Amino acid sequence: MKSIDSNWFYTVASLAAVGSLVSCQQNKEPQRPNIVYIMTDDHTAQMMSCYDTRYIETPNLDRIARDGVRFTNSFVTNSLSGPSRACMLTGKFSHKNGFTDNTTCKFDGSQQTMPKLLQQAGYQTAIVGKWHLETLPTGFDFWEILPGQGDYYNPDFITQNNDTVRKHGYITNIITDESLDWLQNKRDKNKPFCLFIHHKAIHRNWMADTCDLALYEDKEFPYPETFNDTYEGRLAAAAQEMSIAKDMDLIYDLKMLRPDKESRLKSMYEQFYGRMDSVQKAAWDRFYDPIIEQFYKENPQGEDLVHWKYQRYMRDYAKTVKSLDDNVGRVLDYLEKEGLLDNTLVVYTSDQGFYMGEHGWFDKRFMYEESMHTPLIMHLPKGLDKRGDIPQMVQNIDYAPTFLELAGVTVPDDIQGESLVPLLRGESPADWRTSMYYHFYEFPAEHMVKRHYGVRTDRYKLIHFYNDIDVWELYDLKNDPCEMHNIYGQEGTEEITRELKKELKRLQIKYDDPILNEFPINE
Ligand code: SGN
Ligand code: CA
Repeated sequence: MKSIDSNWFYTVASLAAVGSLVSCQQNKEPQRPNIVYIMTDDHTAQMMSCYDTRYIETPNLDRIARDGVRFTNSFVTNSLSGPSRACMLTGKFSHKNGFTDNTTCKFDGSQQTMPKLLQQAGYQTAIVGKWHLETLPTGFDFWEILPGQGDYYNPDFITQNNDTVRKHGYITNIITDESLDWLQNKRDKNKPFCLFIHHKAIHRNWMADTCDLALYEDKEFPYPETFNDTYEGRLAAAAQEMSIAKDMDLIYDLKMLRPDKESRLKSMYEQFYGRMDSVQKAAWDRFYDPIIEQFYKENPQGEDLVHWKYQRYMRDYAKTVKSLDDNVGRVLDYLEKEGLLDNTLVVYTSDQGFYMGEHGWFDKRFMYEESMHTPLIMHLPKGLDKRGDIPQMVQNIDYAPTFLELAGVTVPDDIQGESLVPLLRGESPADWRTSMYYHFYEFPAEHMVKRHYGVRTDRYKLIHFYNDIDVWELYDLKNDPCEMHNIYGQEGTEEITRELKKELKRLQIKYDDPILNEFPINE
């Protein structure tokens, strides 16, 4: 598929497919589709009503899914922000793009990236919002990024001339305003565009817009069935520090600030709160003060405290999603009003999934389902006819080749992802991947999730935790979808273990992960 000849055919064929149905005025080249890629931070499918109706309503996201496609098996390759962004930009696994973890890496912006290739092919490229790759962006005609994680209120932005500018307001609105301003006033309207809208929300510590604070306060969120997991037979799961009961901070995460109370992360919360102006603070305090007063008066303990923490976590997260959903609606409305929607691919995804109390957790990192999954819904440009669910296994390394193919750019051989365009056309390629590779590196670090790599098929998952431990885990996702029973080494699993190790080794060789030399797999 990737030899020179077939690449040529592939490109011409895809241009023809996309171009044949788009407006092709005389003497003009076929209009190539625009791309709007919206990536939120830590937004998990459990908190999108197009995936899961248990918790909240997200009407604008549902609109994308309803009119377009919903991927039901969409995954990341390394469940963490910087690594996920680097995979998306390069179409390569972390060991190839060099950005393995948030704490020690700097993205090498001189390497080949999808935005650079789009730019070379005549696209206008832009990114607004969270970048999180330490070095400054390359390959963008316009960029305006948050320093590090950014702030919810009155955030700073690093602008293209390397100034830091503080903008007044709430982050999700501002990122959307800047994005729409680029679309309306700053781009070259004679060229197709690729715009990355990278939200900070709903990253920890889940601070909602003041106008949304009152939402979800009457809702009682039921515990997920694995909330009280005791991690039997799963050493790495037992060793993490991302438990709602033990690790979630009352002041920083749950906003119970009072001068006479201390907590480990209090000063960080004071910094965030301190950025608000007097009007924002007044609205914030009007909402949180009565909750704070009642909390310290009632002083819940034990199970009651855990229950209280869970409700507050879910409510804060849910109301922070509201602004995201509203702002996605603004983008869709703008594209529609400007007559751009018909020829624009709109992608909505997250940098990874997140735990909403499953296994008792918040955060991500693990190769377990909730954090390896990431939501992926798309509004398709004309010429791509698939609608509804796409069940094939896809990964975030697939976005780069997808966008390149849509733009009529030859996908370079060293890109490791697969173009999703055949799936978006409604095809079911017989040779689509039936297994996926995953590798997480950030240890020792916050939340203490151990290093691990593994393979997932539609039925099974095999994981090897390494570094300061040497532990294998095997799950049968059909009989144990919540991954509570590690069956590695159990009688009767010999054959499937052998097959999965063989597959894991094949993927490590295929993707050229040097970890194979450190831990050679003996089948
Ligand atoms: C921060 C958070 C962590 C989170 C990482 C990575 N701590 O360090 O809870 O896991 O970001 O998140 S905080 O105290 O600073 O909020 S990522 O999505 O950017 O990878
Ligand atoms: Ca994230």
